[in-house]
Amino acid sequence: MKTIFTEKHNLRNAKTELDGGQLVEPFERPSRAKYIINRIKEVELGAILEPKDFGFDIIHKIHDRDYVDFMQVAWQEWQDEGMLGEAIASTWPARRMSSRIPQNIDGKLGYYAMAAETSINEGTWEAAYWAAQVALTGAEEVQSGEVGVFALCRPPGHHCALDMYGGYCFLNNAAIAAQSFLDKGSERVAIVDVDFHHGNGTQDIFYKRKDVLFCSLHGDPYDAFPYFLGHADEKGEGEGLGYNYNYPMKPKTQFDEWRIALYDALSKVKDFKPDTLVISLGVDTFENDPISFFKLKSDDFKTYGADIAKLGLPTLFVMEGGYDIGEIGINTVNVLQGFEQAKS
Ligand code: Q9C
Ligand code: ZN
Repeated sequence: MKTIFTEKHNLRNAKTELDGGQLVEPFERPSRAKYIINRIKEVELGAILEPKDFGFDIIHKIHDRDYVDFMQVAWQEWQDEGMLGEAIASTWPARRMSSRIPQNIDGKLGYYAMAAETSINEGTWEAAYWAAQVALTGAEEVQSGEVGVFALCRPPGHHCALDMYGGYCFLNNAAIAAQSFLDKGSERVAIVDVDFHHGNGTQDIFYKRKDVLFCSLHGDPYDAFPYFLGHADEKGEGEGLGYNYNYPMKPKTQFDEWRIALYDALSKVKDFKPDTLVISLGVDTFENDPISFFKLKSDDFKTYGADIAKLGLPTLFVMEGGYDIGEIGINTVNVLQGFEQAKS
């Protein structure tokens, strides 16, 4: 399997994450990608390719232009305001308040953020831009005939909505890849999100559309981030009704139960008859993940990679979360190897 990767991910290197009332080293850190790429090399998974630069065309089809423009200048504006730390949102348009966009950078951050843990600093935007290009390059590889491709995106994307960042995400790489598939000939694209967290951004982006099926397996939002989306009764809206499926699961969920949800999601995918499949691949479902509560073991990742392969679809894996740095390489590559070994 080919991997798309660039060292430019290192430009995303925030010093702070708001966690339990403290500013700590972010869980979403550069060494995550290093361990994954090292494992890919160790097992000789396949060629490692640099991303091409596809520019903003498809990014602008997925994200609001004012949001994208803001992200490009947010760090500069924060510095111009004389702020001493990294850029962190602290005030939101909460219930019954105005949704007019403030002029002050502190207010704008609150407007465009969905959570406060994600700090913006120098290099954040450039890394996010290149993560999207990694996804677009992966999509192109799949469309030129590769059965399975791995887009090693960092920073991740699935919490990022039309006009909101947060949950370590700044551009929705999986959604951008799906749109690229559609623009270049796919009639229907399915996205299955196996990250521990609900893919609120991806759901939001495609909620009213029937050309993209979205299925997400995740920690129940009553108990887990992002808390305010991801319930089982969110099924899509308008034309998109019946094209969104959520599988919220409780703390300590084991693989056998998780796999039943996966089978259900894969059967929805089969019925949908997509031309291409995007997997939002987070390995924070692992039993030792520091911020999550499912109980998957390393071997389980191989098993479900094979389950996905049995659909027989051209598949792009897009990297999302996973924070047990010591095992992230093994768990991620297990999914990809499971897929490779089972594909027809
Ligand atoms: N400070 C992804 O997996 N909550 N994002 C952090 C610990 C936010 C996860 C709690 C988790 C975001 C892509
Ligand atoms: Zn996650």
